[in-house]
Amino acid sequence: MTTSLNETPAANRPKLVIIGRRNAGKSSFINALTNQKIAIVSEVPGTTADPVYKFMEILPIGPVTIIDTAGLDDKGKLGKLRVEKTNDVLKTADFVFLVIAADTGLASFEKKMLDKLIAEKKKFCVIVNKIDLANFELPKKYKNLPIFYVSSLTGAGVKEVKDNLAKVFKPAQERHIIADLIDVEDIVVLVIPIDSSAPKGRIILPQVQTLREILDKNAVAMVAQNFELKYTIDNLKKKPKLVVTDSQAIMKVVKDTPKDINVTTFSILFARYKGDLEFVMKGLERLKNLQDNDKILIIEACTHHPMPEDIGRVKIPKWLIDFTKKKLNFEFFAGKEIPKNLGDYKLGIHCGGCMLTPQETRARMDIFADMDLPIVNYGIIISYIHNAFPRVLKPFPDLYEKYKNFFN
Ligand SMILES: Nc1nc2c(ncn2[C@@H]2O[C@H](COP(=O)(O)OP(=O)(O)OP(=O)(O)O)[C@@H](O)[C@H]2O)c(=O)[nH]1
Ligand SMILES: [Mg+2]
Repeated sequence: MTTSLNETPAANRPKLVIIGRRNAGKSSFINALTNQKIAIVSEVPGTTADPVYKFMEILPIGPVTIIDTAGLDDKGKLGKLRVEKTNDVLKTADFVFLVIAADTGLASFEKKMLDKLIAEKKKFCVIVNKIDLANFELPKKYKNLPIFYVSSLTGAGVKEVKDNLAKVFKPAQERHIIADLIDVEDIVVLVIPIDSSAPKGRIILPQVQTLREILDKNAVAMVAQNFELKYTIDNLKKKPKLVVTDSQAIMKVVKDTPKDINVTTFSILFARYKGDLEFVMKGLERLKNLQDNDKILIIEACTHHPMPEDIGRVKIPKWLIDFTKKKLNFEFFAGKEIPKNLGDYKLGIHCGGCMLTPQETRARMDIFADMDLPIVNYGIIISYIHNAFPRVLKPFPDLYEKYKNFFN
């Protein structure tokens, strides 16, 4: 899945996931909803093997990603793998369409799915498909659920789904990266080092998103590299409200920013935005009791070519060994699905996950929580190792009070 520069980044688009048993008409429904032939349809059960992603604009919700999946009743060895994949996608869903075919109706499989969605408090609606073939009504027990009757073949009822989707799917309450920390006309200094790890000719997505929120707030952003920070602050007539830095420059930034000006990092802003800041901060506790030969898993959400001074593969392992004075073993994993056998590891260190939606991030964190494996992220461990905590929490008074003694 690629995003052009003009599109809303995938990390900002709610994910709407279509599930149901094989042949229920999931792929037909996504095609009807988007008015495009994006997923293959056939009478052979098990046609869709891998999730199919489609960007779409649904007014007034805005841009979303719609995902077609393999049937959840698939069998056999490959079928089981497909079901696993569908379940993984389901965990990251912001909204679910459960497709039930009117002619096969509500068997125990569908009841189980419904009860699971209700128990997990997922936002979802029921799509009864193939109404051209049979009449069908949901049992009374489910009467209060949002339900749409459609034929993906004739197109009947599909418009109602589009027109009413915004009513049943209200995107999560608005989260802020920085907007709630600043006021109109405040000055924010962003520290963005341009070194060999910076992408050519541009700045990275979290920096762009932060800039955009500052502008939306009618505040002012100044952007400087780490060695120009002191010069920048010295030349401002007004004290900046906040300095936000790339975590890798935290040492210099903490040193060069006067004590009465708040400092934080992009990592902290984004962990807070995605809802996992406290969880990854608690992971830092594990650093106090690492032992020789402990295994540490470094996880990146995207695959990229490791660079000579790679942050995940080189710098963090080196800093961590220096910091703990222990012989530690590092293993690396990059990709969409996190390995499920995490029992061997003492600590996970995750990248910033700038391409992950908040729900995707939480689904990943749940895996670690389920395994009782402490997890931190790149930026947070870098700030911790370089003694920038609790200062970097100062802009968030509640968190600062709660955690100020945790870092002694
Ligand atoms: N009559 C009728 N047939 C439909 C309707 N929707 C889908 N079908 C047919 O049902 C069959 C299965 O449709 P798909 O869209 O491939 O179903 P799916 O749920 O994606 O199936 P898998 O990918 O195999 O899990 C195809 O032969 C479709 O033409 C409908 O509303 N009415
Ligand atoms: Mg399909």
